[in-house]
Amino acid sequence: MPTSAGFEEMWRDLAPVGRSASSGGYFRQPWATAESELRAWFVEQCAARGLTVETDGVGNQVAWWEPAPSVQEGAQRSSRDPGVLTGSHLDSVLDGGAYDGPLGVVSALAAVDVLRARGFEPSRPLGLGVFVEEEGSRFGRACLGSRLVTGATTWEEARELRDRDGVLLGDAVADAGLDPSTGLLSLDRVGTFVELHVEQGRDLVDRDVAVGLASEIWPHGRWRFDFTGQANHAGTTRMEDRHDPMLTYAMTALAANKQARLSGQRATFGRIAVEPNGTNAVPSLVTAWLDARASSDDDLATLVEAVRRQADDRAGRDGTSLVVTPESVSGSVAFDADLAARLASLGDWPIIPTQAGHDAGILSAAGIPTAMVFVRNPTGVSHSPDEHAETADCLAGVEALADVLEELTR
Ligand code: HGY
Ligand code: MN
Ligand code: MN
Repeated sequence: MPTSAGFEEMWRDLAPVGRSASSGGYFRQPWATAESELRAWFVEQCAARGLTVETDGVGNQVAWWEPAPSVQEGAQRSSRDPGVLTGSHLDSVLDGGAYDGPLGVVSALAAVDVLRARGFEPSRPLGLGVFVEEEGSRFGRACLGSRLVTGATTWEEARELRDRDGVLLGDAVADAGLDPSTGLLSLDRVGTFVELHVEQGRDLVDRDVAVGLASEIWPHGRWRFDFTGQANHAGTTRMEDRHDPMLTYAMTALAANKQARLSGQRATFGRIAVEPNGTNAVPSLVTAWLDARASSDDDLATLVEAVRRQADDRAGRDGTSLVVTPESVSGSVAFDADLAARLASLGDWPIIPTQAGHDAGILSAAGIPTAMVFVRNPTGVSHSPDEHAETADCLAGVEALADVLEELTR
């Protein structure tokens, strides 16, 4: 099947799954209906290509295109030679875009079609993979599926995580019909990992190019700020008598924004929970999550400490108290520079940094030589229903991924 027809057909398959009728954004939270539907779709697509999917105990998936023995021998390879894995994730943030994640999975399937249409046979195993809960949108730990597979997070720790409704991860996984005791994906066969992803920024569009490779991922993380105050009447309590955690939070959000802007880093409070969340009462508790990202590990530590210190100072003035808890922290990732240069030379593609986290960062941090292929995002907008990539650029990404996979498995 020609690339465009195959790609566009797969893209049409996914379009309605987990899509909000009101915003047009996607709610594909892990171990829930929409994402389970997408994982079943991936099994069908692989089967249609003669590939059998292994699904591990938490829902991570991989299907291997095994080399023909004659091709393996011809290339003086053995069945023990490491393979190449490509793929991404199918889950989304809340009200997310269509491309963040699924583009890498659909492009992996379409790249297999392209390689077969070229008459190419890999001499190494070529794997297609899907990692679960990359966004950490339900249980708060980013790249949870790939962290479990690399051991960066243990199941004993992960299964105690709770979602916003208090559901334990262990129960959510069981309710999705999965059994963690059956084990996790093994990366023993993975010599190289390649993830194609829509760019979440404007570097490629500003360079007027459709494809790029990644040089690094900025260190980043999520910190939970619990501001505790004193519940009281909104009318009868004089302003000077209040211990209002909403005020401490508000001043902290302003301080974080200023701190990041002045230092060229990133700080976002995008999620907040207020108790008791009443209209005519000073709240007792405000919980807010800081997403902070910086160009180095030291800068990230400095940024978070500066925000925490200012929050503490403000709490002292408001008569409130503050507890800060790190929930999901990812150190800086420098992708294998030689691999990036070798692959970039295939298409004279630029090599650019990203401030977005990816499963590729987790596998790279685990010591697996890893590369990312970026596809132009015309507006740079992501984690939004407005996230978009032109079909022509997506097809250019598929061809680029096919070139990369051919180079790595010839
Ligand atoms: O949040 C991130 O950086 C990524 O998109 N999961
Ligand atoms: Mn994302
Ligand atoms: Mn992503």
